[in-house]
Amino acid sequence: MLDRPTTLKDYQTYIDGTWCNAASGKKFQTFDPYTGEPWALIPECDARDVDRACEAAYRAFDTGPWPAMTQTARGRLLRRIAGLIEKHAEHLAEVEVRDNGKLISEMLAQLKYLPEWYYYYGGLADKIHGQVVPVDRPDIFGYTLKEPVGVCAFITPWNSPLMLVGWKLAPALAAGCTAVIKPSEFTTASLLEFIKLVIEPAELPRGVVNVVSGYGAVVGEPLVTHPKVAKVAFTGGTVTGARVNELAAKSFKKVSLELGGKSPNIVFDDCVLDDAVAGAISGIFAATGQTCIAGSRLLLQDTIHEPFVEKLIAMARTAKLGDPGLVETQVGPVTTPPQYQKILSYIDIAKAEGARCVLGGGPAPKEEGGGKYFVKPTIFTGVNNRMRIAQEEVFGPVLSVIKFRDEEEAVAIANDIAYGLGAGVWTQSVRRATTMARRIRAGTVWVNTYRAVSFLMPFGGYKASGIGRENGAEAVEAYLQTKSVWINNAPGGGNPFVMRTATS
Ligand code: TXE
Repeated sequence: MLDRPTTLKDYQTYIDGTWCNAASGKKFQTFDPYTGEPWALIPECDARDVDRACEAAYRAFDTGPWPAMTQTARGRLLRRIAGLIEKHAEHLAEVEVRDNGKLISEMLAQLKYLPEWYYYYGGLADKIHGQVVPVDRPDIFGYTLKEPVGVCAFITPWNSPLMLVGWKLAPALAAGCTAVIKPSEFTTASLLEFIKLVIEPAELPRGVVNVVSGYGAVVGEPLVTHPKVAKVAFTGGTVTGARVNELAAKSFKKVSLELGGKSPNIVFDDCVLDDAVAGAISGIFAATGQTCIAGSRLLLQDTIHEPFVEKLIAMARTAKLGDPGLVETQVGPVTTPPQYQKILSYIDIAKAEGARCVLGGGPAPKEEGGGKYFVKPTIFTGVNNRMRIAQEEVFGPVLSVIKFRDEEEAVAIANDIAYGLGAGVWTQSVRRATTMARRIRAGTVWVNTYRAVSFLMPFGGYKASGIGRENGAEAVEAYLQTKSVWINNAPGGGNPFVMRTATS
């Protein structure tokens, strides 16, 4: 059972190695989505705090102990961070549940897995290096250096706060960058606890990690446009991502974006039916559907449509709604009031479009285990892929079931979408699995599983689902730039008015 003290916890933010209030002196309340009550106060930063944080991060990047540290020492520091997360995983998970209302079982699993990111990139830190290049001139010794890009701005959402910070912070620190993090205004507390319990005791040099808490545009836009920021890594919605991309482009910042999705979960009639039913459930009702990789379009082969839907409804009906702080709860509240309204409005849209609601279809009242921000697990059948309920991201427990005839039609429907984040394929045929994996335009394809992630596996989107990849060895490249060094070992110079090529 989650401890829910009734007195408001009062947080400060963390800039330049110091706990402080916002320049405005203002604070805003953060809410527990389960009780609907405020539980903590968060500093309301603005452009002044952003400026202070970016200047501090730049100083830490440019001078002092951080740039002087060997890559091996940086790796050791990252591993120390990992060990401290292990020590505090339970507390951090509980704070996340208090702030975003996701299940304790889900948040604890994330926090217990999170150290792996810091161990992995800690191990990678001293394997980052350039190359000697055999330049096509005998007197030149040529080589490349891999250098950190500089100050990184991280803008993160409310659904998996510390995990999504980790996907950015661990490779950035391994590369030698410094960071200014703007968490979602709905879920700031776990990041501030992470600073207190992990970053401070790990003894990172002052200014290497900074936090600017506050509202989206007020803090996010000055951060993205700040002249000392070299790189922006953002996870959030497509509309905000487009704005961030546009602002960052004006000053040529490097950008990576992890945006939304409308992922197809495709079930063929040669699947193991019970596995696929469980996979469909985990794709849409886990995390109350508030996940970028939600399998929100269930594509069912027409030959198994009826028995599959029957089993699906039977299993979804048993989902236990309730307090996200209890381990037995399976579906918790929606995290934010705007998100709750958005989900309900999409249910209305689907009904108006003529989709058939076969389960749920509205708020879940207290008598059914729900409460203020609960939505019933909802299934629509008879969905046409051109309907808005099939094309737009709902980010809630709402599933659209779409029929298909054969492989060709499944591919066509799967790819007929602006997004390309994930996809599921359920089949026992190796030929079909590999063909589908090749033909689906998405950053991840799961076969006979769904919603699996790892620090080792690249993650990111095709099309409107984003730019760049997080996780895996290639993620560190997003925080590096290459410098080419030419050393001439020959006397004299040739014609100074002609470019030095192999032939001049
Ligand atoms: O996200 P926003 P919201 C999708 C999902 C959801 C929709 C809106 O469909 O319904 O986005 O959710 C900061 N400049 N995802 O409004 O706005 C904001 O403070 C700079 C998918 O909560 O994208 C927060 O820190 N920053 C997703 C972060 O952007 C700005 C997870 C994300 O918020 C800003 C969340 C601005 N102008 C929502 N405006 C995923 N990919 O997992 C806001 N922000």
